[in-house]
Amino acid sequence: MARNNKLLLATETRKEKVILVGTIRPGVMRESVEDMLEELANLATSAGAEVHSTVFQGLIKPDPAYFIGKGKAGEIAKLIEGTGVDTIIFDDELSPAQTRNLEKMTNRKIVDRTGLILEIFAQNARTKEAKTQVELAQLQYFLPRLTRQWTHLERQIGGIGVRGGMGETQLEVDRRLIRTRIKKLKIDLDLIEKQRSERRARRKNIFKATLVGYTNAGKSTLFNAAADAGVLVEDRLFATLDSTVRRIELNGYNTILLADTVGFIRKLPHSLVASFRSTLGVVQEADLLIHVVDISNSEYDEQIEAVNRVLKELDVHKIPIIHVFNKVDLVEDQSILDAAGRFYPEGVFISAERSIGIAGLFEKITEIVSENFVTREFNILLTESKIISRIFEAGDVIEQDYDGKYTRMKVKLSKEEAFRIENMLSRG
Ligand SMILES: Nc1nc2c(ncn2[C@@H]2O[C@H](COP(=O)(O)OP(=O)(O)OP(=O)(O)O)[C@@H](O)[C@H]2O)c(=O)[nH]1
Ligand SMILES: [Mg+2]
Repeated sequence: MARNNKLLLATETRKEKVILVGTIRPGVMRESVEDMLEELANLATSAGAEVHSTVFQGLIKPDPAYFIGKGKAGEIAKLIEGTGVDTIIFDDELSPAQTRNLEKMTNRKIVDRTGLILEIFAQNARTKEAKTQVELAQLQYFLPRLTRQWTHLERQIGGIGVRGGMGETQLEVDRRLIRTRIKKLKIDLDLIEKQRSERRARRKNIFKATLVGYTNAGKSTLFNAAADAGVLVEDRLFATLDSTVRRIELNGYNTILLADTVGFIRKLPHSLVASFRSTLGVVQEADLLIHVVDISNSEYDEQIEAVNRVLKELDVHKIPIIHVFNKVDLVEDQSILDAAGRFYPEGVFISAERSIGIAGLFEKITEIVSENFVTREFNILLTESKIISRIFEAGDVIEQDYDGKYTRMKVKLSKEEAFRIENMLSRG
């Protein structure tokens, strides 16, 4: 369904022309609004649109009916007359009523930041999991915004639900269809999540590191450099929507699982974070988060903050985190690197694309792995078969030999598991 009701109607022959609208609120610097709008332009381009122009409006308080006010809305309608602009994109989230009113007034399609991000996610979803997650987020977003232009949804959704009584309007039918579809998607996602958590349980004894970071920071590039993986790398926002996990050897001895995953952005729609629960599971189950930062971006500080906000929403503040400053090859001013180094003493500086600093990063991860994992020797009575199989589950058995009634096992395992097994042995 999401595919058939695309927000942006870019075709191969003609790109959808858009105009961007940003608001300057009291206490907010114009420059930071300009940066946000530049990012919005990036989002629009990533979605396949062509940006015609940008409009700013000072705004003390949003107008409940027209957001920027009826007068300004009229001005914009005049401004775009004869320009071929198809769509007006707002940097802020609009209420369903504001969207409808603005649409009527300007006779153009109205899209807000959330809708635009959802659209890019829909375009980039490849796997069943990502597609299901995006469609769920999109439908939840569209449901209250449904207008009469959305007719005959039932054909697109495909035979779900039957037409209601004669008195029911098309709009009501459509709403009902969407609700039914949402329910179905939630059930699908629960199933996908179950399968995922089974897979997860099987690899719980290997150290897991997950790449997180702002979109376009270079996570996939680093992932490829580290895992020799060939994951899609593109200079567009949200190139990656799925989590990919690879086993990598840090230095012959320490094997870890490294995961690449979806990027974050400022004002990431809450519904997306919620729908991407199963993809973002690799963030929550990590033993270490590797926060990749594009140090060549003048806004990298704000981007770190935005990522931290999403991490907070995911409730992962207890997981250790290291900051990896990427794209150093693009930074000419050494003082920028120095400043970041002072602020993040544990930080590692790399260029994923030029393979600079990767060995140093591996060393750093190795350090953290060895802080978490220990090598222990256990002497166990052969009759303690429960404990023996537990040890095999809990870690890497490096050596095992037998001595009469005993077996000696040398095993590498997490500190936590070592503690548990020691407890089992002292009780036994
Ligand atoms: N100059 C330079 N460019 C880099 C470096 N690392 C990545 N890039 C470029 O940055 C862009 C984004 O890289 P990706 O690896 O796709 O970024 P990502 O963080 O995975 O992005 P999303 O999946 O969209 O969240 C690509 O054009 C890369 O070629 C680097 O070290 N130096
Ligand atoms: Mg990526």
